[in-house]
Amino acid sequence: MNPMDRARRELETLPAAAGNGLLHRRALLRHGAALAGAVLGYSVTPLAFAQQLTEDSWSRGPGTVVPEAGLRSRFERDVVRTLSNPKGEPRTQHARTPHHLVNGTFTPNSMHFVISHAGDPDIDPDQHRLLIHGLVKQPLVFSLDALARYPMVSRMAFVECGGNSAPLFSPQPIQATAQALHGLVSCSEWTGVLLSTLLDEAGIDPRAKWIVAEGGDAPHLSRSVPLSKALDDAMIALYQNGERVMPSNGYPMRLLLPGWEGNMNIKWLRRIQLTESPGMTFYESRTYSQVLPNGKAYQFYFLQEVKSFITHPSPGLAMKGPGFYEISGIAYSGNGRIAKVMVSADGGKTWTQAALQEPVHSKAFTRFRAPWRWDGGPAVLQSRAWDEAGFSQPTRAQLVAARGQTDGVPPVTAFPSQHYNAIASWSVAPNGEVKHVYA
Ligand SMILES: Nc1nc2c(c(=O)[nH]1)N[C@H]1C(S)=C(S)[C@@H](COP(=O)(O)O)O[C@H]1N2
Ligand SMILES: [Mo]
Repeated sequence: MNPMDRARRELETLPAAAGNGLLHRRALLRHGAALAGAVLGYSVTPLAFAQQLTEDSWSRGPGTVVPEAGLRSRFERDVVRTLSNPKGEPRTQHARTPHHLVNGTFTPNSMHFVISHAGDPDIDPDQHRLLIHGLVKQPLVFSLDALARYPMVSRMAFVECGGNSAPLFSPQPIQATAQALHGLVSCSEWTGVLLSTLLDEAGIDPRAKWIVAEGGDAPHLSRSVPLSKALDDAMIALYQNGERVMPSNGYPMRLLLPGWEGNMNIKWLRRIQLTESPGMTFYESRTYSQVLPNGKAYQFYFLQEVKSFITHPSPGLAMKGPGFYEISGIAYSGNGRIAKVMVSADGGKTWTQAALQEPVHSKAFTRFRAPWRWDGGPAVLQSRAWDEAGFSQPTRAQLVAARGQTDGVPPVTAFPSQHYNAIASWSVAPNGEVKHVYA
């Protein structure tokens, strides 16, 4: 039997781990080559192979000049963020990460999502200062040069807007890409000075229970953060994936609160005041408080809870015929590490455990993968993540019962839009089309 046929035979006989063709996660390791062989299923004659190696124009002469700062291939120009306010009108600007067009576990800096309530300030790093004052023994002011002399740390961390995935509060599934639905979360390696190091130096007055952090952009976005978080893993981030923090992400410095709601991660950070109680600032008492169906305010919901979604396949990426596919996506939790991700291909009737890409970092993206033998019939793909604290994603029905959805519950000014972390579903049709569904 030739190797291709053997590979195909092997794939066909692999036992299913769950309904609708999901295979055991270890099949990727044990049968990877067989799977690939069976998917691609083409072989080349020696003559065609030789032509392939010599004929292309780019192989015949010198290439172009290497740029000082690298740019993506010109063939990848469609891999861009989508902008909600491309003319920069005086309102919030959103830029969404194209999760269906990137891969791996951290987000390239040019693709990191952005929310800027009044555009990106053009800050001169030599003039920028960070002030720490309030309930401290000794108020301190730091230039960028001064901060650079403190001990630094690097860590992976996701940042997620509390409003990410808000379209899923709509009563009918909105047809859009993973970028449009879930694009307000990204993950980077951040490097900077732990806030605890600076607070130690300033000397914390025992009355201090909160910090109020303020940005240097025109709205001076300010949020109150419990002192315990400030002393735990909060960081003054100076570098993002090895280069200076991007202008849109807070250049020259931002507050990083690993695992906590995006808007508390104050960008263009210029001031930290230690206080006895929260500041009840404009953004935290208005924009980031909302009324629940039971009439109570949903406020100070710091943590981004455990969540996952499938990026490949996903809407906009059509499937090309039955056979082997790898289902892959990202999972993360503000509580710590991802413990487990389960994947279903039959709308949640049966599940199998996905493989997690090592290393699994705390409060960072973890990519999961599950091998799938698609028989060409209708399927509904879902992922459900568990974190090391034991929490898991609710179903959409459970989440909506607690928080409401956008059409119903009065008052109409209080539509839910924050902290959607329920299981998301993609349907696959026999023609290969992938759609967003509620299952
Ligand atoms: N100073 C300031 N900080 C800010 C914002 C802002 O507009 N101004 N936007 C906030 C919001 S709503 C979110 S979700 C995160 C987004 O971080 P990113 O733009 O780096 O992805 O930054 C937060 N920090
Ligand atoms: Mo946000």
